[in-house]
Amino acid sequence: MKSTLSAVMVLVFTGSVGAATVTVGSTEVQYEGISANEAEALGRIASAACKIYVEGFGFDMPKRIVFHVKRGPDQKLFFYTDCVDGLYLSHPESAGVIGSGTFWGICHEIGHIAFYSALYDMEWISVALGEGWPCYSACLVVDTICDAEPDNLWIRPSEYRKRQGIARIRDKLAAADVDPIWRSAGMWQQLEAIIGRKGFAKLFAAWQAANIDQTAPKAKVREVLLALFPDKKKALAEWWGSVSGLFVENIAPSSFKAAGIAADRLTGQPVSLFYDDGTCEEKQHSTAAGPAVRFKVPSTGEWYLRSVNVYGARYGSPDAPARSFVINLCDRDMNPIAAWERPADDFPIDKMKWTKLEVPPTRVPGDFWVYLRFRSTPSCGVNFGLDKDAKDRSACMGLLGPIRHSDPIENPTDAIVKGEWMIRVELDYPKETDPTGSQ
Ligand SMILES: [Ca+2]
Ligand SMILES: [Zn+2]
Repeated sequence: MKSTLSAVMVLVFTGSVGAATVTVGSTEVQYEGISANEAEALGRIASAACKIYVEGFGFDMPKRIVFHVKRGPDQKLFFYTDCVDGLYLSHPESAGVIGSGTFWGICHEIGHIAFYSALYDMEWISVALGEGWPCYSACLVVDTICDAEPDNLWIRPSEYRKRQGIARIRDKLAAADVDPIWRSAGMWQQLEAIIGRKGFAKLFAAWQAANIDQTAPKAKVREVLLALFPDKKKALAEWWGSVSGLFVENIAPSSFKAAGIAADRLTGQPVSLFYDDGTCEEKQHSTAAGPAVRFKVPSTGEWYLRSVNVYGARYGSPDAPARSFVINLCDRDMNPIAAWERPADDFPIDKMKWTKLEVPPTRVPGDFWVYLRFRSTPSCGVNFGLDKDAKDRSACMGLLGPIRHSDPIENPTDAIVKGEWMIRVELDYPKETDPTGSQ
């Protein structure tokens, strides 16, 4: 087989049978339940896709991608990315992992990484926009890989083109009932005709730099787009007119209003709420979305959030300025009640440990989310702990606004996060009340 990428096999036995690692180009595949050849093939596609996002689109991609693959009888099909440099694929045993769907899936997930490398303050981005772009880009990347590396694939290129290439967008748009995500993919394809393939990285970076107000984003998003390509104003204004309704999410604040209280009016003996067992089995990092945990107050009465405890550590050079992160307090529908911006330096360097992040005492509703949104990059950011022994019930990757993910409490089997984030909260109550007693 002719290959532009050399594979370095490193078998690392990590205790569980069959767990191994193979590095192909810029991708390290950590796999379980698939063959070394399959792992290598997955790594080859991921590396080829990364290269196209750099050379074809002009994105600043991670130097190394870590691709976690697990296949087995107990695995449910899901594929997600931390949007920094990690891909997570779990696959049921009944189907082969090497197929056109996985090929497209890799190009799609790496498309998310490309997108969020440029635009990471993205709560205003609708699902249609955020998913539509990597749907569009993945189709293009599939076709480009078919052209550039026809010998590097695991089935015939013609199969891919037909099912997963740019022709797929046309087919999806021809359907009687077009899915909004594919409608969005078609709109991104139209934009490519106006600003060119390398215009996207510039546009996303300009949107990021514009500090868009998440509660009223529309006018600014349009203004930045038109100012960036002044000679294309007319075409862009027309294009934006046709897409803005689909692309922008308005984040409405929670109807539960943020209310504070003087700390000395509280008992000073807060109650800790947590689900994890105290031991961390896996660390992760993220950008754009982030780890969220849903809590319920111990009893009726007035409860105030005092601190958020996170098991984590800062990674990257101590001298490199890591981006700040946000602690969000949200109601049960993930609508924001309060948010606090914090420096990444709140976390210790390298060694994972519990870090207590105190917040101004803030009233919580009976059922609430704490959601940490990091802005980590491949070279600098915060790792947070996952307790994999815990049952799925309260953790997810969060996003502000109407639940855009499956609620892990209502639908525990749909939970993407397999375990509990190691995030705890402390709540306190006013001295004159006794919500823990019989009221
Ligand atoms: Ca554990
Ligand atoms: Zn996606």
